[in-house]
Amino acid sequence: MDVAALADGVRAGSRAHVARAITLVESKRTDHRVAARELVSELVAAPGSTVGSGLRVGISGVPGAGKSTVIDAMGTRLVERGEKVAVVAVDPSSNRTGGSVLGDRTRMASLTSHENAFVRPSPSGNHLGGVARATRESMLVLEAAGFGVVIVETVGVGQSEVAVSEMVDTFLMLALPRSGDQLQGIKRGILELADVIAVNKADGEHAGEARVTARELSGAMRLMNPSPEARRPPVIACSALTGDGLDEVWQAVLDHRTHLEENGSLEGRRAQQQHEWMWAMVDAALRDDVRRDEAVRAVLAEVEPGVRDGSVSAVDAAARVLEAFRPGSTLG
Ligand SMILES: Nc1nc2c(ncn2[C@@H]2O[C@H](COP(=O)(O)OP(=O)(O)OP(=O)(O)O)[C@@H](O)[C@H]2O)c(=O)[nH]1
Ligand SMILES: [Mg+2]
Repeated sequence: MDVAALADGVRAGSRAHVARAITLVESKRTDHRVAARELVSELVAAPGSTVGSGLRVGISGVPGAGKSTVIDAMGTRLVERGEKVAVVAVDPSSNRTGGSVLGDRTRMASLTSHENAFVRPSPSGNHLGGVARATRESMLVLEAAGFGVVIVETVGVGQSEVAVSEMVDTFLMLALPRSGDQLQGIKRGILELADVIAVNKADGEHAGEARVTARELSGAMRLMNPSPEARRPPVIACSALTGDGLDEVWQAVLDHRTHLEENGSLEGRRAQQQHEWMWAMVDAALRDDVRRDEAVRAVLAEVEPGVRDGSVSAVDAAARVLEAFRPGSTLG
């Protein structure tokens, strides 16, 4: 594998090289992992590297909220203004059906066919950590290739949203016009991650409802964060179908970025993300080591059934697993 040539191709913006580089960072093969690490280091450290100079935007929302349609419509506006836009995804369940991989490309038909856009379906795998790692490294490849906007779509279910919020500057949450229930089951934890909220499908018979929902969500954000100096995420009604409100949503994303730059928190946010990412990788590697260890496996075969049926306590089992992995070590 000629990593230097691959890096040159990526920096030159060659689509074939970008695609090959992403396939490399998605691979789980040990020799590929080594080459991928070399590639990413080379791209990040190169003089004049464009890695980190772009806008990193995450987008979430319940299944069917219109994430892909919004990205397609908003992204198309951006590429038509000359921006280079890349779309990646974190969907640790996509391997279950294989359907959403195909679905994402067809749902982003307009953007996919544009020369200034690059749409990459979620890497396969049902392990969130592995999928998130591949997506993070893909983002770096895309930034090195000159994509000034990288959008990460996530499935609207808990953990993957947290993972995406840890790799982007601005987190855009899509809500739907309300149908009764308070906050339509949007979890408070997810609302707390949001930097911008858009109520999508504000068209046709739902237009009025969408405006009511936007007002209610605004109110909810004020209640959650009553401090007068707090920055509360703007809530904007939009329609991916008609395009109404999409420019306002994008402007809110840009405003958030300006806010981060002006108060100096962009660098802090990214520094913290890097630090957490480092520990996430160390944790994951150690966990894999423990689980692969021969002595540990022997102990696990003995104690796991007992832990499940209650005849062995979790703490005793954990102590024995640790002892098998590293004799003399004690539970923290
Ligand atoms: N009326 C209306 N329909 C929309 C709008 N945006 C998306 N839709 C429709 O809603 C459905 C779901 O849209 P997607 O963009 O696939 O939603 P998603 O959030 O990406 O869904 P998953 O990726 O499956 O979680 C599709 O049938 C879209 O055509 C909108 O602004 N107005
Ligand atoms: Mg989608």
